[in-house]
Amino acid sequence: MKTILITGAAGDVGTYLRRELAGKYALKVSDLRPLKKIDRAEQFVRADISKFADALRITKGVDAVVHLGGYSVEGPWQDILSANIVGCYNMFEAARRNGVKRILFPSSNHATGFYRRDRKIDHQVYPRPDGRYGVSKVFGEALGSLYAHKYGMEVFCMRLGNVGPGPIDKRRLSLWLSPRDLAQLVIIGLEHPDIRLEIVYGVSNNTRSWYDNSNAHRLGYRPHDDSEAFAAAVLAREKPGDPTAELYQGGAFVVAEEIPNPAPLPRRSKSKKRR
Ligand code: 15L
Repeated sequence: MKTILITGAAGDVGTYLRRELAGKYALKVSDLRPLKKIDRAEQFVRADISKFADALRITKGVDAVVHLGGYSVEGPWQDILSANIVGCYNMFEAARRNGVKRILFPSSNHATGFYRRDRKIDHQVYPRPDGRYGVSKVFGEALGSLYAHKYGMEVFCMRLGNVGPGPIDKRRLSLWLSPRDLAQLVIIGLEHPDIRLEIVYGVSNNTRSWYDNSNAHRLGYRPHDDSEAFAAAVLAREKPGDPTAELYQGGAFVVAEEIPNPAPLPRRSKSKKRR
């Protein structure tokens, strides 16, 4: 059985994934925070990945890394810098030094959040991050590209939507990812024999998807779930949001601010198709 390191194991995505992968892999799970529940088959290693020595310690002796650790929403630059820029670099470099070839990097829909909702995008579009968090995800993808092409590592970047038992609002109808579809995608990332650098969208088979996920399909991804089953209930409780946020795929992340913004985004009319 392969040993897989999952960083950020205490987070929501980590918790869903551990449940789905239990019994299929030997799981070494790590986080800065203690885990609420540790399965008897899991090995927990506490680590602060912004410290290189910790990253080196936890990547020893594993077959692959699913690097979920880091700051998972828009936030203060110092936090994003240490968790997602320094931490991500430490993980790639530590994996390389320990001879771990394969890394799964959960990028985010916020790497491309400044694409408008009237546009369908594929894995080849130029990134348009919608905040500093989105920038950190583009950085992770770029680092993956460097380590794939320079050091021959195998890097699978998943631009994740929102993982959970169901879509929580209208925006998430377009980017929901069910836990079992997440697991299917991760298993492709871990097992596919021919990965150098791949970028895929981590979304279910949603009728309202903003993504052309043909690259994931090419690699064998056949998602089971479609958010449409929840659409009527979700739309019935939806409240009108910020009109600028509603124009873009990134939603509220697009207008979220951690610093004073001297030049707020222009409120473009919905009819104008500017890309
Ligand atoms: C993300 O990248 C976040 O990690 C997650 O917490 C959600 O906010 C998700 O995007 C989203 O866009 O819904």
